Amino acid sequence: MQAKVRKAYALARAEYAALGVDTEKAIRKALAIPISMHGWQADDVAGFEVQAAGVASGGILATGNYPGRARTGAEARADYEQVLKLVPGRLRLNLHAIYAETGGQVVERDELRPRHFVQWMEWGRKHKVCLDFNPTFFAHPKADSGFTLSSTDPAIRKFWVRHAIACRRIAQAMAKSQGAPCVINHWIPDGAKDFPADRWTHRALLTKSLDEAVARETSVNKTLCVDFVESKLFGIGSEEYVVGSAEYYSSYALSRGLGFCLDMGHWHPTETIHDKLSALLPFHQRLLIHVSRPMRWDSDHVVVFNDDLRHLFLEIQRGNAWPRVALATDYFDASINRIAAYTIGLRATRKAILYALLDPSATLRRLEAGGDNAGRLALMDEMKTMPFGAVWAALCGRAGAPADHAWMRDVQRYERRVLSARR
Ligand code: RNT
Ligand code: ZN
Repeated sequence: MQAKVRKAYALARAEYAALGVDTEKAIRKALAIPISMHGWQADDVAGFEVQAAGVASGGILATGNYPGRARTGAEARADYEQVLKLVPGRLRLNLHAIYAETGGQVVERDELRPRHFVQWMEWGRKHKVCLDFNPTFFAHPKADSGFTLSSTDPAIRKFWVRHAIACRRIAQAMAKSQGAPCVINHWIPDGAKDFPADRWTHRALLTKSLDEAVARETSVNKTLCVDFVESKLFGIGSEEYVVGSAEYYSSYALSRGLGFCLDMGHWHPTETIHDKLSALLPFHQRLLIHVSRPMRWDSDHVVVFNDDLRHLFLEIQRGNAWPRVALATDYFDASINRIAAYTIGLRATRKAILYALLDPSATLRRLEAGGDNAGRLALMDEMKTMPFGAVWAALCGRAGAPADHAWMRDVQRYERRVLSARR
C-alpha cells in the first residue's frame, strides 16, 4: 500500500473506531463476500450458441454498438480475466446456457450436456472462480410465442422442461468441478403484451413445469445445484401480464423450498427492494439479488454506488443476513467500453458492501430506542461524509487491485491492444 493511502486510512480508521466501527473487520468481510459477475455484459446477451434459425430477443435488449463485443467463449474469458484484475474481492462467474461451446455444431437446448461447458469449468478452476448458471429460456424459436415453461403447447412446454433439467445437471457438474455449490437461476420471459383472457392456465402450467423440472426432479443433488426462481413485473412484449410475477414466485419458492430471486429492476418504477428483505427472509431460506440499475424502467444500466445499493446492503447488514443472501450483478450496456462497464458496476457493488459493513448499527439502534430520531437522522447523514474513500482505498490496496482513478488506464490499454482488433 502506498504511504499516502496508509496515512489517510489510519486517520479514517480512528474516526470510525470512535463510532464503534472496526474498519479492519469490515475490510476483511467485504473482500470475502462473493459477487457473482454476470457473463453477459461482455457479449450483449448474445451468447455463443450455433443456432439453426434466426431468433427474437425475448424482451432482453442491449442497446448501443460500442466496438469490442466478445464473440466467442475465448474472447469473453479474456475479458473476464481483465476484469478480475481490476475488481477487489471474491468474484464468481454467472453463465447462461447460450454460452455452450459445441465446436461449431448445432446442439438443441434440451440436448446440452456438461461436456459443452468443460472449457468454462477448466477456466473457473484455473482462476479460482466458482461458476453459477442460468438456463436460457429466451432468444429461441420455441420462445417466439412469448411462452416457454407456461406454454399451452405441450411440445413446447416439454422442450423447456427438458432444457431446465439439462441445465440443472450442468450446474451440478459445475459444482462438482469447483468443489462448491453452483447457484442456478430460472428466469422465463413468459407473459402477454395485452390483457389476456386467461391468466390462470399459464400459472398452473408453470407450476406443473417447475414441479417436473425442479421441485420433484430427483436426479440432481439440491445441495450442489441450488435453485432460484426470478420474478419480473413486465418486459418488452409482456407489458400487461408476466406469468412469473413476484407474488407467484415468492409463493412458489416458499412452498417448494427453493430460493427466490429479486432483480432490482423488476418492480414498479419508484419501488425499491431494501424494505422487502425483512419481510421475506423470516420465511424464505435464501434470496438471490440481481444487482442492477433501472432507469425509469427495467433498463439494466451499469450499476453505480447509489442510494438504492446502499440501502439494500445496509438492510442485509442490519439484519445479519449476509449468509442467506447471494449477490449477482445483472446489467448490460453496449454503448460504452464493456470492461469499464463491468469494472464500474462490480467495484460499486463491492463499495456498497463495504459501506454497509461500516454502518454504526449499534449506535443507530440505541438512538432509536431512546426516542432520539433527530440524532438517528443526523448520524445517518453524517456517515455519508465520513472518510469512506480512505477505507475503500485501503481495501483495494489490500486486494492488490488498482485504486480509483488508476484502473481506467488499464481498460484503455486493453481496448487498444485487444478490443479494437475485434471488428
Ligand atoms: C431478465 C432477467 C434475467 C436476465 C439474465 C440475462 O429480465 O433480469 O435475470 O437479465 O438472465
Ligand atoms: Zn435479473
